[in-house]
Amino acid sequence: MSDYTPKPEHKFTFGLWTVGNVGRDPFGAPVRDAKSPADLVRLLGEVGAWGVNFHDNDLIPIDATPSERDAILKEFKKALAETGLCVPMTTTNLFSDPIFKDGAFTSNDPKVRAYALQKTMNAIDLGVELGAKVYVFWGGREGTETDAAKDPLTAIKRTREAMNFLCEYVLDKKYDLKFALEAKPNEPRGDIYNSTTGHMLAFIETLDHPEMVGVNPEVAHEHMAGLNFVHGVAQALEAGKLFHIDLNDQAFGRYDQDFRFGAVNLKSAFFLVKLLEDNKYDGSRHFDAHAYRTEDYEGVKDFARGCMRTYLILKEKAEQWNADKEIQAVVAEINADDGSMNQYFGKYSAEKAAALKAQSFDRTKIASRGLKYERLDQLTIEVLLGVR
Ligand code: GLT
Ligand code: MN
Ligand code: MN
Repeated sequence: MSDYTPKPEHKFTFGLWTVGNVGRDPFGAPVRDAKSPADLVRLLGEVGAWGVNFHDNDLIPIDATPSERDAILKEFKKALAETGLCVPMTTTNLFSDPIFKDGAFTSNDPKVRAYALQKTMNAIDLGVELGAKVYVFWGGREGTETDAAKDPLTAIKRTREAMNFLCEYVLDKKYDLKFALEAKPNEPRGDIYNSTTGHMLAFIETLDHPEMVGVNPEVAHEHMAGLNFVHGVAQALEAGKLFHIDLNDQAFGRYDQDFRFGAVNLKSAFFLVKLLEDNKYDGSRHFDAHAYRTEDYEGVKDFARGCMRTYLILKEKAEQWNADKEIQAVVAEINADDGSMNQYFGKYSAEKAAALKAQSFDRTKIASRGLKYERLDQLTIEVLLGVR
């Protein structure tokens, strides 16, 4: 059997808010005592994670005094040094405090928008101080329950203005930092703007510094929207925009479940890992998930270990799939190309267009070919079920 021990080169990360999740939900109180950020780092060190990510207020409470802040930071840095964990990504909490009840960058209140910029600049400084190279923006409150409340065009323009301002801030400070925008269709707002990774990719191209901005797709969020996550991630990868990824799992049509990676849909998790590994994605594999509310901290460790172990097992399965002779024979057959159409592809020319219009196609013959996808899918399932 293979070794599924997580190693630094796997770049497995967790947020303080993930393993630190105390199990509060809209219907019930916390079920686990809160642990300090330093203790959460130690827990992550124990299970073998590579890095830890955080929101400004996961680490420093919003009302901390300067001396409280210094003491927390000192403890946190000590735990990082003890465990060897790094901080690859940080982000801003622009959703918990009541001031953000109607959004941050899209709020109708200019004081809220200005405060959100100020809070983000301070949080960027903190992240950079701890070594972060990626900065995530998840605008959980940037939306509406009623579209009477906000003009959607204004909301887009306000978001653009905020992102442009913050890109300039990073350039001005000469920080080595990229932004990764995370979409979600709804929850906690009735509807959230820029609701999918595809929306985000289009929005990024309208910014002043699109080269500084990519995406942070999350499995659960695209599944909430009923979308194929693998396709969304592929689009981001192909565009050179996959700066970060939030791995977890989610049943379609449910609330944001943030389950352990691979807990629900193994087949789609497999194709995701295969996509990332085949294309040599070299960013963090961040698990934005949390343990079931039934668990104590031993269960939280089971959860964290399970995320990484499942990823590594699926990585091995992807290698097996790529090396399987029968599978590869089907892949070769369905991609067969005798080169006879090459003359019609590639760059347009009037001659090419004319020649293509004159070509005759035997539609019935072409359509009569069976594509063997049933067999290929069954072989895939058998790799996953461990019988090949
Ligand atoms: C929050 C959200 C996540 C985001 C985090 C970053 S916070 O837990 O549900 O999807 O990635 O802001
Ligand atoms: Mn989520
Ligand atoms: Mn997320």
